[in-house]
This record gives sequence, C-alpha cells and structure tokens, in this order.
Amino acid sequence: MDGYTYLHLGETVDPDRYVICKYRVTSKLPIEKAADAIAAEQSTGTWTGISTLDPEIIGRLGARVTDISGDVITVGFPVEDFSVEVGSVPQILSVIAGNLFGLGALDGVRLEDVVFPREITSQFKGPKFGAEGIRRMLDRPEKPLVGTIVKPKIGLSPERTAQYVYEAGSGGLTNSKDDETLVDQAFCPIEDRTVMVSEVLDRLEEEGHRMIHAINVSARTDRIVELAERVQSWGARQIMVDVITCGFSAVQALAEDPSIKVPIHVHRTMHGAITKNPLHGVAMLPFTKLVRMCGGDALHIGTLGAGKMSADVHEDSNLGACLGDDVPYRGMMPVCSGGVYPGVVGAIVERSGFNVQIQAGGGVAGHPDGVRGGAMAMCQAVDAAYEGVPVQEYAETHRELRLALEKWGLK
Ligand code: RUB
Repeated sequence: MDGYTYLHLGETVDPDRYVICKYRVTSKLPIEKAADAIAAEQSTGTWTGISTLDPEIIGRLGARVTDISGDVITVGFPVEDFSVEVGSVPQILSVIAGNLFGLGALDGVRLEDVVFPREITSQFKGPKFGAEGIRRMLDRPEKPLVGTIVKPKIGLSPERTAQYVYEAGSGGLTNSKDDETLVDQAFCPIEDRTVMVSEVLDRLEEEGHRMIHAINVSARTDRIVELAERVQSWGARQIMVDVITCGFSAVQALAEDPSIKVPIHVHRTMHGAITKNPLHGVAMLPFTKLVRMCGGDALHIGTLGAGKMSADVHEDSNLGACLGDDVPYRGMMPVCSGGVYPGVVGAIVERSGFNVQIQAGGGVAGHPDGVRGGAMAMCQAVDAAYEGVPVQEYAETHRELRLALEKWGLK
C-alpha cells in the first residue's frame, strides 16, 4: 500500500488513549493483509502509497491492529482521530464503522464491539432518567416492567388508541407505546392521540394505577425536538424515537435539550439490515453502547432468543451494555419485545433478571379475553417469574394466564 504497516501484533495500547474495536473479518486475503487494509482505510492510509503520509502522521494517528484471533481482529484508533467536538456519533461511526464495509477485498466485516476511553465517554451525558428514573415515575422499584405496543400498529383512531391504553392499564400494565410506523397520520393525529392517551393515564392514576405511554416523535432532524416539546405540552409522559432511521444524534438532541423533561424510549427499527448478518455489518452491542451514551432511557435489545425477531448470538451482552457500571452514565432500561406472549416471559426473565421491560403487542391484543385480559395474563406471567412459581402452576389459579397458555403455549 504505502510502505507502512498498521500491524502491531502483541502490542497493548493504552485504553485511555485508544478507541478499541473488534471486527470479524472474512476475506480471500490472508487475514493480516485484510486487517492492515482495514486499519489503513479507517485512519491514515488508502489503496496506494501517498507522498503526503509521513512517519509522524502515521505514528500519531494511524490505527493499530494489536491482535488477530481466528477471524476476529482488534484495532485501536488513537483518540486524536476523533473530533474534539462534544459527543459526535456521526464522526465516531465514520471512523469505526465507515468505508471498511465497502472494501472490495473483504467478503465480510462486522463490528462486534467497541470500548471507548474516558476522553470520549465524558463528552456524552447518558440517560437523564434511565432505568431507575422510569421505575421512580412508575413507583415500581423491583419487578420487571410490563408493557404493550398498541396493535394494530396503524389503523386505530385516537379514541380507540386511548381505549386500548386504558384497558391495558386496568389489566395492570405499567407501560404502553406507539409502534414504530405510527407518528402523525391522518387517521390518528398525534395531538389528538397524545391528549386522549394522557386523559386515560390520568384516569388510571385516579383509580390508583400508574402507567406511562411513549408517543412516537420520530421525524425529520430539524423538527424532532420541536415535535417532542409539543407532545409534552399535550401531556405526554414519555416519548419514543426510532434510532436507526432518525439517527443517534436525534436521540442525543432530545436527551440533551433542557426542554425535554420526559424519558426517551428508543426503538431500533431497521437495525436488522445492519445487525442480522453474523459476518457483515454492525452487531447490536456497539449500537446499545452508543444509544446509552446519547441518552436513551430505554432501548429494545431483542427477546434473548424467545420472540419473533431473529436473535443475535451475543444478545445477552446488550444487557450489560444497558445496565453495566463500567461507563459514567445512568443505566438504561433494556426492553425485550417482538413476538412476546405470556408463555415466553419465564424464559426471558431467566436470562434478563428483573431489571427489564417486557412488552407484547400481539401477545396482549390477541388474548381471547381482549386487551384487558391480555394485559392481566402478561402481568400474571411476570408475577409468576418474580415469585419463582412455575407458570403452569400459577395458571391453575389465574384464568387469563391459563387462557394465554392454552392459545400460545409455553416456551
Ligand atoms: C412488537 C413489535 C416491535 C418489535 C420490534 O409487536 O413488532 O416493533 O419489538 O423488534 P409484537 P425489536 O409484540 O406483536 O411482536 O424490539 O427486536 O426491535
């Protein structure tokens, strides 16, 4: 290439001075050559030697391949390669997850993990509420949160949406939310929906049950904060944003804007285009870390193998990335969602523990007794898991759970 090598195998780089990434690489090239090409492209090199590169630049700013284990390479990027601008995910992603995916010499390359030094983590603020803040709002300190996604995902009027939320709350659910494709369509204007849902949440509170509903504010960048402010003024207690379609900076803009005073539920629709192929793209883990840095208060991480969406083999690591104390931020509530029903709750809780939000759309609205019965069945399944009682035994004395198990079975 340019006469320089980016291979520094066996060297350890200072984790306070480097962003350290792990990539899984498939290539017809020997892996050392592929690794060298990645490190060059993502830092100071290109496809040919260039007269403008000198030992000083490459020594200071060149990426370093420090390890090759099987098909996984470890690359350290000097912290000086990153913007001094406060917390810029676009620039970070262009370094650690940019051109390399298009390199013709590689059949596949997947960013599996990234660890940031303090100099970068300190540029971000993390969640304003986080898992603990959401729990405080709900006055539910320990048990898993239990939620629903209003279904059908599009089609209900504001009145019917509010009715759905009321039934879900009277069945015991702590959370509900818009689905990812609903924002402000003519059949369900966001203002009417927010106002009517807020009214039923007030009614539930008067009846002694606290619940929050996330209104989806996913919109174009220049309008998203303004839209979130408006839904807040109409009574929203939580907002939702689709992070992959809107961008990490949208989450950050909402979280860091002092006018936004409600927690942010982060949906990850479209992530499958990037995360699903085990040999190419980006694993969910780096995305989870970035969402927490940007200030998401709750994030979908999949169902740990139990639901309808295909699971990442390393899905469990996202739990640690949501709640671990190795970063200077509040913990973010992990949300298990996608094809969930009462019979899979036990399998989820076994892997997630209790600090989790478990939510079901079809698994609530498809219950033989309707939304209220579906909500009760989900809560009963969570109670059984929390109390350590086998779900079938619990179902003997809980009709709604029994009906759900009869309809959908047990994982
Ligand atoms: C839930 C649903 C959500 C998924 C997305 O509906 O479809 O959008 O949670 O998946 P249902 P993920 O409960 O009827 O399946 O959370 O993995 O991003």
